[in-house]
Amino acid sequence: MEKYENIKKVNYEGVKSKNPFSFKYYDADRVIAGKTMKQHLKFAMSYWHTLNASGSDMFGGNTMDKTFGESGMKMFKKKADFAFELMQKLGIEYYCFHDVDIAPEGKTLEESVKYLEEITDYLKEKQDKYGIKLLWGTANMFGDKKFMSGAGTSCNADVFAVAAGKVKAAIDATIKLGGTGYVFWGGREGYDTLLNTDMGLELDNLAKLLTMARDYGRKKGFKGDFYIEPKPKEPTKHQYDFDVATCSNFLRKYNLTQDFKMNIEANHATLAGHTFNHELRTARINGIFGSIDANQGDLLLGWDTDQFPTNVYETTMCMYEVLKAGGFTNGGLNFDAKARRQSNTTEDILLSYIAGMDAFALGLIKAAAIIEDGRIDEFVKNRYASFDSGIGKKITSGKTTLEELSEYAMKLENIDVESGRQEYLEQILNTILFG
Ligand code: XLS
Ligand code: CA
Ligand code: CA
Repeated sequence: MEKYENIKKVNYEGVKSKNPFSFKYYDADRVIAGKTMKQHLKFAMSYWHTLNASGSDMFGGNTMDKTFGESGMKMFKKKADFAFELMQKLGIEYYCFHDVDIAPEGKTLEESVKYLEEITDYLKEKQDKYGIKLLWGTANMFGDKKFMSGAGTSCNADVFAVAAGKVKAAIDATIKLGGTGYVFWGGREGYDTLLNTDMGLELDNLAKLLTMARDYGRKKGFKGDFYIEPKPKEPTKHQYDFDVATCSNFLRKYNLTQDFKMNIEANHATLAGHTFNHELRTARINGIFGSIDANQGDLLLGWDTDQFPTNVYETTMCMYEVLKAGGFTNGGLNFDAKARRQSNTTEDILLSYIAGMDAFALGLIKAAAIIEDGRIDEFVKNRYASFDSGIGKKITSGKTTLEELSEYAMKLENIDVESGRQEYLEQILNTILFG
């Protein structure tokens, strides 16, 4: 990677600008629906993709060099130097990491924890200097060989203990850096065949790990949110945190709904056969909307491509849900996204973030416009108008019985159900997006 000295500050220049290193829509201090864009969007940089992912795939090696000509702790400090310069140049105020993204891994947990302590001192200084904050931290419990059968769901108790130790250290690091979230993405928490799996025990154990993490975090004064990040498959065939509805059921079963919310990733939603919108709505109506991993997949490929989000239909409907949920509290928009293997220069990293930030800025503008326009919300309200009075009101307020409804229904004939008017609504959306 080139030296960060060569990177210039990226400013808002508007849609007419042809300067690739400028924002066309993201105008940080512009007020939309009562808050600045910066307050609404709470952009975060993902450490793993930005500082570590180097373009390798199953068929070939790296296309980018992110070692900064160093190794060990020196390299990680150089990565931090670059990360903070990059965030400042882009006007990104938050970041997210796994333990192993920011520091070398030791041979033992003890050694790893020492490295983590050293690097978090360094990161803390940088945060103060640049005014940048930690959105959330997490522990990588899927990369190392010992996690081949999971971490909290491993068949091996020693692996479970190491996982617990890693979670403790990553929570300590998150608290030390003032993070407002702690994520559990169930890396290999799932199975490939039920022939070798005790599903009940694995789920009970996973809940024990999350419960201990919650208890430890709260004891240490962590006031932020714990998150589960749903994903249906990859790396295992069946991941236990399949989607928001599955996770919601898990949280209820194990009494964790008070402390855990969802970190929803767009690409994971589509892998689950849902729209991003569906996952966000499911979280919202269950009171567990928390944070977002902003990216997109490729529907023709069908795996977790973690692309930078540029689809404005998607970002618009995402921001519509965020606005309806009352905005972010502890969460934000983390770009869990990487530049393509062929986009392999430092400039591409900047251009990718600019594209993603602009797509979300435009999505915010359009989502606010949909709400301001009111036709779609009004349509939905009217569609259910039969529940506002009479028998409908009795149903929603729980003041009727099967007998009463049966009696009422006996006399009904020729019921006209309201048209769904999908095409009309999609046309409204188009006029708001492109009009
Ligand atoms: C992988 C996940 C992962 C989590 C954090 O698919 O998206 O990167 O966000 O562990
Ligand atoms: Ca993610
Ligand atoms: Ca992903």
